[in-house]
Amino acid sequence: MIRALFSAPEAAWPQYHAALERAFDEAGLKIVLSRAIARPADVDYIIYAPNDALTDFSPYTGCKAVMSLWAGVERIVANPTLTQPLCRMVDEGLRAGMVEYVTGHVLRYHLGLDRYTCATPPGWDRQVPPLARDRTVGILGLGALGSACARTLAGFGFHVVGWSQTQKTLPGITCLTGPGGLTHLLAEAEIVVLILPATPGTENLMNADRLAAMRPGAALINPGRGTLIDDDALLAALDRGHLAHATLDVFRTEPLPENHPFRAHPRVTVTPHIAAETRPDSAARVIAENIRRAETGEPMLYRVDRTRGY
Ligand code: NDP
Ligand code: OXD
Repeated sequence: MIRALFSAPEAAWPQYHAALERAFDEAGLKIVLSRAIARPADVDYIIYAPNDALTDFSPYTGCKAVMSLWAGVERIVANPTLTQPLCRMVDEGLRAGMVEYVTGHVLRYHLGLDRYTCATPPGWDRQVPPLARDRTVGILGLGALGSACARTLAGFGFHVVGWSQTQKTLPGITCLTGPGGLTHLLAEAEIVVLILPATPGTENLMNADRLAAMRPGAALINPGRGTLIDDDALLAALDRGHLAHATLDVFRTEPLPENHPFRAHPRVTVTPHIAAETRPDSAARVIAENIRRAETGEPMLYRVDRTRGY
C-alpha cells in the first residue's frame, strides 16, 4: 500500500484530488491519497505546495520523495528538515501559461499597444512598429519555461538572445552564459524577460549597474521571482526614463503591499503572480509518473539540485 499526503492549501484539494486519483489509475498505481495521515512515518510521498503550513519534514521518516506543485522551490530547498529527494514541477500547463503570458507582454511592447489602448480620446499618433525580425528580445533563464518562451518568440521572427548558467544550444536562439554574456544581452535587447529561479546567485541580479547596462528605452518583464530585481534601482531607472516600462508579476512580498511604489507608478504594470499556474490534470500525470519511477527504481524526473538551489 502506497500512501501519499497532499500538503497544500485546502482550496487546492477538490481539483487536485480528482486529478491525482485519475492519474494514479491511468498509471496503474494503487495509492491512498489523503490530506492527513495519522502516523507521519507511514507517508511514502508528500505532494507539496510551498505555501502550505507544513515546514517540518522530520516526522516523515518513511517518505521517499517530496513533490512540489510549484516550479519555484526557493521556500523549501534550504529547509534543513527536508532530507528526502525534492522534485519540482515541470508541467505542460505551466509551460503553456508562461509562453502565453510572456508572448502577450512582449507583443504589447513590440507593437507599442499601450499608446493606442490607453489613449483617451483616441488620437492619430502613427508609430509604425518594426517587424519582429528587427527587434531583439533577451531571455534570462533558458530552463523548462524560458526555453519554451524563447522558441515561441523566435517563431514570431524575433531575434532571441538567451542567457543561462550552463551553455545551451537551441536552434534559432543565440545562447550566452557568464557575466560577459549577460552584458552583451542587456546591451542588445529592447525587451528583457526574467525567467530565473530565486537563488543566492540570482538575488538582485538586476541591480543598478545591470539596469543601467540595458538599452535606453528598453522594457523589462519579470515573471521569475521578485528577488531578481533591486526594486529601488528599478524605480530609479524608470524615473529617469532610462527604461520605458516594466511588467512585474512577482514580488519580494506577495500580495504586493498597497503602498508599494510599483502600484502607482505610471511606467509599471503589476500582475498578481498569474503568469503561469500549475494545471491539476497535467501536473497530476507528472506526479504519477514520478511515483511510478520511484517505485520501480527508475530515476525521478525534475530532481532539484539542492546545492544549486533549483
Ligand atoms: P528551470 O530550473 O528549468 O530553469 C532555470 C533557468 O535559470 C536555467 O536555464 C538555469 O540555467 C538558469 N539559471 C539559474 N541560476 C542562474 C544563474 N545564477 N545565472 C544564470 N542562469 C541561471 O526553471 P523553470 O524554467 O521551470 O522556472 C523558472 C522560474 O520561473 C521558477 O524558478 C519560478 O521562480 C518562476 N515561475 C514563475 C511563475 C509565475 O507564475 N510567475 C510560474 C512558474 C515558475 P541552467 O539551465 O544552465 O541550469
Ligand atoms: C511556481 C509559481 O513556481 O507559481 O510554480 O510561481
